[in-house]
Amino acid sequence: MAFLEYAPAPESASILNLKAQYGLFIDGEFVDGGGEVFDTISPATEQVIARIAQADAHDVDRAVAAARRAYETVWSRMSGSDRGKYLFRIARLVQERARELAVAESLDNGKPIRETRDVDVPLVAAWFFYYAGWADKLEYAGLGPNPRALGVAAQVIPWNFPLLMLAWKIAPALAAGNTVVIKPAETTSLTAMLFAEILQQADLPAGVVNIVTGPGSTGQALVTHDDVNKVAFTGSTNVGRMIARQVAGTQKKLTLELGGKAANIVFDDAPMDQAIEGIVNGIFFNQGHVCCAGSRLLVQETVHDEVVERLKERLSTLRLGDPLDKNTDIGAINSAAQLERIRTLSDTGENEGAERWTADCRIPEKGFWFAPTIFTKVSAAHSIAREEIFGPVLSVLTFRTPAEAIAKANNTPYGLSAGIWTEKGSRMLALVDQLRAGVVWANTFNRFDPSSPFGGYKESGYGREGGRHGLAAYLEASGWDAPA
Ligand code: TAP
Repeated sequence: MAFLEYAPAPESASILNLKAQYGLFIDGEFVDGGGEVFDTISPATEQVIARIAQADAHDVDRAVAAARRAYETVWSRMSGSDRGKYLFRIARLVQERARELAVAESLDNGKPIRETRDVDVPLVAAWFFYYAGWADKLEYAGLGPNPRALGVAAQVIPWNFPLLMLAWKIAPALAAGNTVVIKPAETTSLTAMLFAEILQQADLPAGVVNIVTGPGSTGQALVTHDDVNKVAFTGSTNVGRMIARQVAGTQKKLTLELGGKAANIVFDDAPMDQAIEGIVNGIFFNQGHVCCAGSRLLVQETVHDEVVERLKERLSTLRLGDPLDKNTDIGAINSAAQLERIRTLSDTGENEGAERWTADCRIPEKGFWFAPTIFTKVSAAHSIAREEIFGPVLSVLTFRTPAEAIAKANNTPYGLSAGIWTEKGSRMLALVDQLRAGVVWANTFNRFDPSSPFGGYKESGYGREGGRHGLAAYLEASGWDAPA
């Protein structure tokens, strides 16, 4: 079998016990799909890890019917404290199987094991723990006296944080009393299948969570299904826009988490050692496959040369390679298609006159890789300053005054996140008010916590995930105290 040919690092191999093929997860069981099966591959080696069933429209129908049944007969009748117990159980099982989940995620997605082990999987557990606590306290969420579940939630997620996005979607939906049908991204469905095993271990009632794997057309069949009450989508702005049009005029509620082109703003009084690490983390974490990545570095002119020099030095120490090696900093690009997109946009940057610098690292022969890259002499008109690259590519722009920094930072159709590096607390507070971004970090970047709402302004979407705000997306509430 093809997946047996893959030879992961020895310590990792013993942890995984993958099946050769995974079915859809409907009504508490793994079942065959009506469509083809497709291969899920390791982007680091291009070898097949497992085969996954593809759901057709009939399978989506079955999954929605199972979710509806579970909603009507079990989940909407269960007390909040009992729903909370299931969520706690799921959180504990995620912790028990943490190493296995981390290895599977790194294998299937290409991201470094240090990140899946220390960030993705712990946050998945944290999200379930956090929302478990809300399940019996919904009337205290500030959403009105008697908030009610919406019903069946259709959820579609991307490939950059496969398990974490799944947790961001499923945990608040279940805590609020909804049932779920979720579609993972086609290139990263593997850990959703391991998560389905966890749901079985947790004895979650059949049909409360259903997982339909497949391509974009499966997602489309799901979000346009007549019997869903809520659509939650994370992905590209283009697909989000299309879904918004499809959902408009129906009874479905919609939340969208879309793209970003975040400004990471470094003032001349910034704590420089911390700022360099923050810039690197901001754009090279998860190979830059991060919607809130600090992909536009705005540096105050007086410290531009120092910052760029120090960044180049730091990037030269990063190790690119095997995602399963604990010393790896930069893993594989998730797919050939994404690699092509990063290459095309980077070539455009060069052709438009920006200066390209690439870290000198050995690129493995097999797999999809892109070395950390910095563009200087970038102007606001360049494509690399406007378009989301979703890869390990940093565009550096300069500014002279805080007012210019704010104007440049806001000069984008997106508004998901921003970063500020300065010693002045008053400047941080002033900028937070003026930056059109849903999340603003000060002297840090890419920090996530389940109690913190996350989401965008402008073309980065609407609705919030995380915190009590995240519950609002899954409740019919009278809303007198509803968070925006
Ligand atoms: P998309 O192509 O938009 O895909 C996202 C999900 O939607 C995938 O599961 C995809 O399935 C599915 N899909 C594709 N076409 C669809 C359709 N017509 N109807 C319903 N579902 C459809 O984005 P991506 O390439 O996976 O992810 C990258 C983008 O997502 C970036 O722009 C990034 O900024 C954004 N993103 C945003 C956030 C937040 S929190 N704002 C988080 C992560 C990513 P397939 O995979 O099978 O095509």
